[in-house]
Amino acid sequence: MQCNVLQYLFYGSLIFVIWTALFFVYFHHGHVRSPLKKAHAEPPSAPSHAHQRVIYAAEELGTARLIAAEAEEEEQAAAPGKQFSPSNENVNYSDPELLDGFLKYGFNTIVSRSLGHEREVPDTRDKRCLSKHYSLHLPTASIIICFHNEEFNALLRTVSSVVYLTPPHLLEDIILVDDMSKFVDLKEKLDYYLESFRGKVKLVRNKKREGLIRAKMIGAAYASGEVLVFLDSHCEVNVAWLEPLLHAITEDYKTVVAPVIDVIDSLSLEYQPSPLVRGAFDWTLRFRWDNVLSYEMDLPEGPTNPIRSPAISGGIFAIYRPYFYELGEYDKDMDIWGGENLELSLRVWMCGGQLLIIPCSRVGHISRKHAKPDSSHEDSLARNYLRLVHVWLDEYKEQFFLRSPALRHRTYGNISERIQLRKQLGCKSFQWYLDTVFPELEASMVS
Ligand SMILES: *[C@@H]1O[C@H](CO)[C@@H](O)[C@H](O)[C@H]1NC(C)=O
Ligand SMILES: *[C@@H]1O[C@H](CO)[C@@H](O)[C@H](O)[C@H]1NC(C)=O
Ligand SMILES: [Mn+2]
Repeated sequence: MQCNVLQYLFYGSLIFVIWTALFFVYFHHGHVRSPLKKAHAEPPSAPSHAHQRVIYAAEELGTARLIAAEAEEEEQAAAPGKQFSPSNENVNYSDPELLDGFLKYGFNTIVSRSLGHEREVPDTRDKRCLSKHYSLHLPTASIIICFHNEEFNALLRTVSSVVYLTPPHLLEDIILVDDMSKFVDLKEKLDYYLESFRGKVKLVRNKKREGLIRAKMIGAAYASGEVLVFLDSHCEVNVAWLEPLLHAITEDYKTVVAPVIDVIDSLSLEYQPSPLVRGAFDWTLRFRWDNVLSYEMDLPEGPTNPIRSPAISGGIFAIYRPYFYELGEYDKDMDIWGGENLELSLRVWMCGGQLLIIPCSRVGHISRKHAKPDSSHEDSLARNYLRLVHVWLDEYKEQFFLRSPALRHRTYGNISERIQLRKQLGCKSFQWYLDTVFPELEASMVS
């Protein structure tokens, strides 16, 4: 008797659970556009966690304390005022799944999984952007996305947002470069899911870890679009994101352009608009975002006008493909990542090009929060910075060494090819760059 009751209870709750799950799947996937999602909807993970927005610092983390990604490529892409936001210090990391996700990927993977492979994000453009029209004869683009141990759903959202929000005639291909990821879901499972994009996506797998810088050069070598667009592997592009970038390049092919980088919060994965800013750096060569000079905003088109930017963040920008090669790609002897964005920025400005941020183009980026970078990466950073300092900073390299005296006698490899490149391109002096592009940096010198 008691046994029967238990049995009824058991089957009753089983049926209840199945119905709940079915309802959840139905409502969650009811509005999808993707053939991909319809074909293989994964069971959504515990929805009750999905909007957990809790509480309390992480004592038990010990040495693995989560910190803002100070030295990560993230800082280059995160928006001002957001990148060191303390909000994550209030997260209740005693949920082991949440903690594990942050340690492995730098963001809330519980929410990421519940969002799945695609979603809609709010249009964050200024209303004046809506009345802009772009030529139908824009150049085609190859989108290059390099990844290393990226979270599966975040990577797929990056790809599918590009596929759905880029006019097909402008999208030549998407090149994914797997820089020796270890995670098993990025192997056959990824191959399988990418097939639904019907040949638009090429996946290149590096045979050894190359680092982000060489991985980008590898991706570029596989591209066949007229413009190269580099994206991080945890982005979601916004409405009409590509057209304004391509348009600016057609006005002058020596223009390297970047969108405004909106913030996707690492805890809630909410998509939030960023203010208009320009890329800058200080004498330690750390990238940061700066307020836009008011005279740029006073122009007739105000907040839709391209913004001259002394530097670009590393991850997200577009460049005319022949110009990328004319300009000497990247310094292939730089390792992993870091400094290459400033090296490219100086090279563009000093050798006859310009860097613009295009306010009507918006791309969201997860501002990841990571455990402290390991010391082997600090070695690559130091080396990268030194290579840039010795090639581009002329007599101003002393300003760098005054802030980083420990680097004064470190080795940095052979830079003769890059010095040769600078001569060959007939580049201007760093003094010219300070006078013309970035006088605020000169003003912050110490003597
Ligand atoms: C954090 O979460 C755990 C389990 O999820 C819970 O037991 C604990 O009470 C929470 N801590 C606080 C301070 O809310
Ligand atoms: C540096 O590289 C150049 C060619 O790239 C070579 O000619 C030169 O000998 C190298 N210098 C040293 C010190 O190895
Ligand atoms: Mn990033």
